[in-house]
Amino acid sequence: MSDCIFCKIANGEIPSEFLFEDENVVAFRDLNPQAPVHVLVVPKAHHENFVDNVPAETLASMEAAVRAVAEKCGIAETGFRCIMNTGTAAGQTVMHLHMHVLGGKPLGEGLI
Ligand code: DGP
Repeated sequence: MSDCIFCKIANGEIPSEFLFEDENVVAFRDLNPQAPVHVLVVPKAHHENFVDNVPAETLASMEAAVRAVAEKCGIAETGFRCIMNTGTAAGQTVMHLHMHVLGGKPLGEGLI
């Protein structure tokens, strides 16, 4: 999508530092971090959210990206939280599928 910020980041139109990249996804730091580690895992293809017919290969790449990011950022052992806001009522503001990976501080026991 031509006006989608995450499409532009994922296809290199907006230069960004990627912590992970393969043929299906990229991972980069959130602009407005909510924890010492706050990384977004984003498919290169435009899908509005997690339930928008995301191919199995893309989901597998997202899982590989989360593992790689957790290792790289030093949170693999301590633990981390993965969040995918889905729809406006859930607080999704960028309508291009992304998984938040949060860690580096105690996140508490609640869901949010
Ligand atoms: P959500 O509320 O789940 O849609 O989260 C969108 C996140 O995307 C939010 O934490 C801020 C982040 N974000 C928005 N625009 C940009 C951007 O241009 N660059 C980066 N790195 N992050 C962005």
